Amino acid sequence: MQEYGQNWEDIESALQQAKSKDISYEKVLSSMCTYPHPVAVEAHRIFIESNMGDYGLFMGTYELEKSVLTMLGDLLHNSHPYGYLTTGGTESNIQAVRAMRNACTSIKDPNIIVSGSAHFSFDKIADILKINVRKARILPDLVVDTEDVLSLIDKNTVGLVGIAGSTEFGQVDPISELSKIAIDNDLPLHIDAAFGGFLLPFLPNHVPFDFSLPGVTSIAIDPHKMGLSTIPSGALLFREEKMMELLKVDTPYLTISSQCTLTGTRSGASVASTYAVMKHLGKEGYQQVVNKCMKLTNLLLDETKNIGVKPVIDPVMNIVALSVEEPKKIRTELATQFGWQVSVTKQPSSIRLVVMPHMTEENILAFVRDLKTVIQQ
Ligand code: 0PR
Repeated sequence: MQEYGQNWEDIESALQQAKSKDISYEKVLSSMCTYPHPVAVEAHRIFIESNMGDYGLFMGTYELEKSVLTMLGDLLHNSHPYGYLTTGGTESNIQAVRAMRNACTSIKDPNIIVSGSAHFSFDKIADILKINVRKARILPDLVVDTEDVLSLIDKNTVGLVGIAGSTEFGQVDPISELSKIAIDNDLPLHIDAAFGGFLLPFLPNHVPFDFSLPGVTSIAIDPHKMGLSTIPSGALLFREEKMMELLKVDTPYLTISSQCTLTGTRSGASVASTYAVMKHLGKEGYQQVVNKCMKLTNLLLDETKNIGVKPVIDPVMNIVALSVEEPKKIRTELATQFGWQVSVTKQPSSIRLVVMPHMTEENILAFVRDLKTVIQQ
């Protein structure tokens, strides 16, 4: 750090220079994040100093958080959810599994059974919480094999996890079946809907994945993905207060006597931005966002079919995995020749495209033209 402070103009120019090296979202097909809604940005700005880690000082923000939880509960069929706004899916998943583990302190070598399509946050969970994360087999349509889930349950199992919108393929596990297994085996069931939570409720004829299923005990849903809020905005919802209380830690010198959250200091700006965008869009607004993404997804599918490229599965949501030869090479060529950012999947190997709200029809058509060029080279 230099000895004396710089003036704003110099700092701003350094910031602009750094910003010019960042990729803007227009050609990004690899991200689950997007431009936050302007209303979210403005709310974030207004509440920039708010700290939910000591919400006794910020009771107004605390009330906004309660409203957000009520709105999320309504979206996920729970009129009285317990929970809080997290930094994202990783924190929500850590906390859900921590609660499962804390509910069974007598089990010395606990395990959880997760869908084989689970996000890598569950590898972090295994490491941090010292819990065995057993990954259940995935069927050819990339949903978890519930027979395998059943066979992996033993006396040390403390919970189950299903995915409603897998990171790589956007697939949804058979959550109703997992719900039955959870009830039959008296186990909690956490649903990772970090991506799918703001999308599935707006798809016609979607399968049930939320608190409408009696076995579901907690859900992760991320406003900073399809919710169009600012980063960091995640949410963790519990069906029962007693599950959330398993996370309680005494905080003697704060304005509040205990915390169930993972972080101490916590952004009230994220709370305000999520509140603002959810109020501003309403269900109708999110419906339009999802309609747009799905329309562009279908356009992408039609256009890629025209150039002889097929999807790995029929997409359930706005994530398309395309079977191509040498996906890694295609990814590199798309980036170096045309500036497109796509990602690759492991098993099955493919290029993966997330059609977020920043995509346009024009850009989808341009992408497919460039993909054709790269494939024919
Ligand atoms: N659960 C699911 C199903 C997810 O897809 C993700 C993230 C998480 C949990 C973890 O969420 P946080 O990253 O908010 O903790 N999925 C994306 C991924 O890891 C996140 C992402 C977003 C990646 C933007 C790249 C990117 O540009 O692939």
